[in-house]
Amino acid sequence: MKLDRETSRLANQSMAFILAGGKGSRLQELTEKRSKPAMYFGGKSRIIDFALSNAVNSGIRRIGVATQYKAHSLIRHLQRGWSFFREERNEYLDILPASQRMDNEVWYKGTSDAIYQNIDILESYGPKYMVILAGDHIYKQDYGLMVRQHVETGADVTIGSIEVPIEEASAFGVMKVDENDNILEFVEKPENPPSMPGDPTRALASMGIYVFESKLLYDMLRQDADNPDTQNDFGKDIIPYLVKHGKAVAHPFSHSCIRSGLEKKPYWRDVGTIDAFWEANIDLTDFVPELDIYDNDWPIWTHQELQPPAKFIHDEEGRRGQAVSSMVSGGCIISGSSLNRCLLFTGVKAHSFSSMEGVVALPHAEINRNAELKNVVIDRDVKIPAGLVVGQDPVLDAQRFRRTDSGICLITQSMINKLDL
Ligand code: ADQ
Ligand code: ADP
Repeated sequence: MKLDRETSRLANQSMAFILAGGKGSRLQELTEKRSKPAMYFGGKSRIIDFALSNAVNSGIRRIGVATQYKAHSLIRHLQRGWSFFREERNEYLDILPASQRMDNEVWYKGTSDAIYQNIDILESYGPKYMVILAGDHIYKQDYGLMVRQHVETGADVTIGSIEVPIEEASAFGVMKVDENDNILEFVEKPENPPSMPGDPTRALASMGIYVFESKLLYDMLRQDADNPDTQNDFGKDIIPYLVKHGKAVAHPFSHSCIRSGLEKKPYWRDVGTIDAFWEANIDLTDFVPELDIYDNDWPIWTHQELQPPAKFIHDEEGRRGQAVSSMVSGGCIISGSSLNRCLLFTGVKAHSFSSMEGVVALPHAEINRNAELKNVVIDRDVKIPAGLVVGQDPVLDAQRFRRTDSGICLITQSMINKLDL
């Protein structure tokens, strides 16, 4: 992807600040040990790799990541996979854990506090623009184009925006804009969200990503910190204030999203529930997936374990180890087992006479002989016992595992340990 000179100049003057402290509790046991941004996605990546890769691919190589909740797995991933920045070129990835940097504070109180508590560090780095990102969405976007719009419109804040179905809009900040994308109204998670002009079925939602000129941002954060009624949140405090008292402009995602030839429409997903997580992963096995992660022009960088190639073998009776419409990562061994529409992360082992359909298996899961699994997510390192059948008896599945209303089962090792087999 070739960036034009002005856009790269602005990206070069920017710092990305990734909010990665969210709990992600709707992912249930999957986020018991790790934060949502550290959750696996797409066979090799973690969710945060998308925001990080977007920043790097956009030419932004100064990055701060604010962490707090169950941050160990996230920090380890960042240290292993994202340590290629070159200090001598003024590039860095700075991990900023909530850590009592200021008096009396243990946690970041909210999204804006996560930046406020680090203002002294950010000021010492001196970036001209701040691109504030959430670490928990799957999408490909050129943030340089968003900064460019911010500068050209002279906005105080520019907010990434996307159209969503009206029935989903209550989960977002929802806005009304004029014909020049100036934001006239902004309501955080409204019960009755306003629809788009002329289309009662859609609403314009905030993606939770913001561009500010750094100085104005610091002033706003200091002012907000002095407000006794603040909830220390961008969506609840800073953005509504600027919509009322300043110039807030929406940046349509479609103007800067990256799409390869395959993708029919802009792709942005919050994989915040087990259903959404399963579906977004399994969708990647489609003949023409909605998200292309094979696009060399916009690579999704990550840390990956050093592993030999995936191996498919006959068992001793000549039964084929085979996978169709599936993605199988390095280090997997499929031995006499058959897979359809599955996504296997690194180092998964599937043994003879087992069959799997619609299975998302996280790293180093092992599926023993004669297991039959349909529409499941298997957590990391889980050993599926021989002969286990999941996906055929909804009542039994719901007793044993976490089964969603749409019939997807999440299987963890502690659920397996409780089975009376
Ligand atoms: P929410 O979806 O509610 O709304 P929020 O919980 O504010 O998102 O989290 C935003 C990001 O900040 C996430 O990446 C999360 O991991 C992180 N985060 C949350 N609390 C944090 C903390 N204390 N410290 C560090 N990081 C933290 C927001 C906006 C809406 C918008 C949606 C889009 O408020 O207006 O529509 O995002 O998803
Ligand atoms: P199954 O239950 O399907 O018989 P096994 O664990 O016995 O599975 O493995 C079957 C075959 O898988 C082995 O004979 C070997 O070819 C291959 N295999 C297993 N482990 C490894 C390994 N670490 N490296 C390479 N191949 C392996």
